[in-house]
Amino acid sequence: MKLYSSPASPFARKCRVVARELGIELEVIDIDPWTNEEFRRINPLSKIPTLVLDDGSVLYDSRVICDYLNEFKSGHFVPAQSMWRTGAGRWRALSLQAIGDGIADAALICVRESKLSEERRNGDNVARAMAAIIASLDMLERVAGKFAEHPTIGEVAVGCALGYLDFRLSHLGWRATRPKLAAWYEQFAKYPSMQATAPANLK
Ligand SMILES: N[C@@H](CCC(=O)N[C@@H](CS)C(=O)NCC(=O)O)C(=O)O
Repeated sequence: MKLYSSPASPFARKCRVVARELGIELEVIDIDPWTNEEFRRINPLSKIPTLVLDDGSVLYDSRVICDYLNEFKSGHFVPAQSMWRTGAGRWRALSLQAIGDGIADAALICVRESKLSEERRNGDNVARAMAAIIASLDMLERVAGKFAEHPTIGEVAVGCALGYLDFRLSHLGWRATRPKLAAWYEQFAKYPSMQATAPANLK
């Protein structure tokens, strides 16, 4: 299987973490979806991550790809519906994933806007994205004590989003008022799969 990826992408990182945890070997191909027009032939949206299976079929979007990888190895990252009542259930995991992905989406908006000249920058977009990040982090601080002991796709998405904040928006200092989330992330970031996929050495 080939994963079109980029070293800093929090979405591609989710797939790489899940694949490593499940012992799935991926051929990772780094591309820049903003400049590689050829890539649109593989994914018309020109977004990474994109997974190409050995039979040539293509899967788009980190949620679909992680779901596929999880099923491929009968993993525990996307719990079955019947586990809902345990509190480590499917809807909790998928909603947590939505929050993690939402933080990453909002952070990408802030990063993209920050690269624009002042005349082209849309302050309202940045303010709205920042409000989503702050409110989501505050919400995560309230639930961090209930994160699953064995990470689901929800915890993976949150971990990858926090890693992206550290990498691109470190001035936010998100840990200062969120000690429970910070303590959880400190442990989660030590997973070998997180260490192996950290964007820390990039510019
Ligand atoms: N919902 C998508 C988001 C993927 C995404 O936004 N990827 C970014 C890179 S981190 C991208 O490919 N951007 C190119 C573009 O928006 O044209 C997912 O979970 O895979």
